[in-house]
Amino acid sequence: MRSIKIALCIAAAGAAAVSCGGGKASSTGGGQATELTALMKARGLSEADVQAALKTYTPTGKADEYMVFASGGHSGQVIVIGVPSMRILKYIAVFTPEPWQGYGFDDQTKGVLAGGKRGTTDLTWADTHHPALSETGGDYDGKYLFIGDKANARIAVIDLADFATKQIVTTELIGSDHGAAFVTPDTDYIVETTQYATPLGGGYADPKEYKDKYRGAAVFWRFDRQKGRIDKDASFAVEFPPYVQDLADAGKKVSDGYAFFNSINTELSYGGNAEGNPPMESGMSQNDMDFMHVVNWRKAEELVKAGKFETIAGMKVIRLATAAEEGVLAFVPEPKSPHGVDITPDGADIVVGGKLDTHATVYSFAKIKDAMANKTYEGKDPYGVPIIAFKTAIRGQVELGLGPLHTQFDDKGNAYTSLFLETVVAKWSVADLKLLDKVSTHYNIGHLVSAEGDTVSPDGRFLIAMNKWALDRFNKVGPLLPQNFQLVDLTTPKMTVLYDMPLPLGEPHYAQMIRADKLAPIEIYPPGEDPITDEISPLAVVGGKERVERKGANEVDVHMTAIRSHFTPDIVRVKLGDTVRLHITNLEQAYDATHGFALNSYNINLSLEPGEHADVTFKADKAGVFPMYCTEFCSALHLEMAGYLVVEP
Ligand code: RUQ
Ligand code: CUA
Repeated sequence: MRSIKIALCIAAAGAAAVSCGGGKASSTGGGQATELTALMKARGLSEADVQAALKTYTPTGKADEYMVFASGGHSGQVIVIGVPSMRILKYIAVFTPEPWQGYGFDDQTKGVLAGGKRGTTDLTWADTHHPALSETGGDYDGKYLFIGDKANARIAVIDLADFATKQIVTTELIGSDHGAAFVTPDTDYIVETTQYATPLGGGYADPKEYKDKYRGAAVFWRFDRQKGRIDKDASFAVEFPPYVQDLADAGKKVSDGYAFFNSINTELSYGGNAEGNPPMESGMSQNDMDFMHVVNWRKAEELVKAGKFETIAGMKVIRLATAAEEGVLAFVPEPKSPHGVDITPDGADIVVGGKLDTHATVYSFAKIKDAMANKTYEGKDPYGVPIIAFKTAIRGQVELGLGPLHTQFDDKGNAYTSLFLETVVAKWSVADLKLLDKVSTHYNIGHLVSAEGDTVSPDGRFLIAMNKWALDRFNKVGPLLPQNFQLVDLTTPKMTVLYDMPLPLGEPHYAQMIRADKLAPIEIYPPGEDPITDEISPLAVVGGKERVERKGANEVDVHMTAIRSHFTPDIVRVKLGDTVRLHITNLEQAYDATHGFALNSYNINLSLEPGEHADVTFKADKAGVFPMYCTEFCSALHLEMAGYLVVEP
């Protein structure tokens, strides 16, 4: 109990309620300690539990020190979580319509979703994998967040001024991604790499033509910081063989200008287990070695400027032969079903896991760079890409345990690698390649994230193990279980698990953890702002100028305002068959004074945050009277914030 009392001393500093000298407890202090003991006993808590509680408990009114942006997996969203409390702070709608935020309901956000359209089908979900915070000089700058959709090869841009999705881009060049999103150290480019190869630009080729007709690619999406948007025209891609590229990471500091991609299919297996071929999972695991792809993207940029590209599906593509000849692309062997590729904070080493390995392999960037400069190659792959010998490129290997995947770093020269099969986090020293500690996770850890753990200056402190299985961790909720985020303390000599947080919304893969004081979100929009253009909308409505305008035979523009606690106009009269364009400005300038706008039967719900302007267009194809009302409890007279859409037959 002694250390608990000491902890209480710290927690109750100033209250002078507890004896802190190690001598006899004062009468009040003794009383509290007894109460605490009784409470621990009643709840079955150990001393370690209480210590964990003291490290994570965040009292009412107190904010968290770190914020985590976790992929929302299948939900197509991003989940914002406070650390150490592990409280969920927001779901950011990204690839999936989300009614509370009015996302995918107003014309503005419908336009954002349409940016990611492939062909004619509306995509209403995503398999979000890897979020990436924008960086300046290799460090998080707190301005933007990007995330990739594996299923549909899309990248989204989220502005952290208002935590809202501003842009979605896709290219028909590729058919899926996985190495996405990863940023170069100054966010010049957002990297998106193919997972499953398809013919470049889409189109048909029989899987039997896999070797010749199927390809991967790394897309370098140019980010225009001034505009806060991806510039599609200034983006380019580098063609890859169909090796099933996997994770990606951009070099930093000494390795700035390069990007690294692991891959898993030198066998060129393409399935066909009912056609006499091995199934993919064994077909792709035959060879001992696959290839890490090393791309000199600065050189690639120059080639594009020099016109050495072909345009495929609107994307400038450096073809494989050009990339190989010009020294843009080289391969380095990677052992045993590689997964994960993570650059050390100083940019000097590249760490690659192996799903069927017991080691993490640590490559030296300096050795790779030398080999590329001097053309010290051991041969070429069937596509003519030069190969650097494994022995030439590695600095060493570190024996960690079963199934190393992903690696994060701290401020003390340590690395933390997730071991999927062994279901632990392994801590090891980057300098000596020595295993230092392990902590069990429950169960089957995939990615992990430490505080600013993939930047040039990681903080250490906290780590979250992102576990795939939850089994006996929580109350039972049927056969589909949540994922389990386990908060791990990195400040103690041995790593300790502090907290289990269920995450019941898809399988998040990766996350980013940033110091909360690096973020400076706005509180309100300037009056009439369109959050997607970041400008005052030309259609913004000011108080007193509300009106209904009929244009031509069957088009109606409704210029409406919202303010506590009414819409003006609150009766909108249109005719059956009219195309109705609602232009609504929230006139509020008070923090958190959000109004919703719901319209019965027309599948419309908007969120109008203070100052925000939104437009929504629909066809009045049902005659009748349709209640419209505010869906945010904004005032005492919120229920009265309502009206009617009258559609005359
Ligand atoms: S990859 S753990 Cu995107 Cu490892 Cu999922
Ligand atoms: Cu506005 Cu409720």
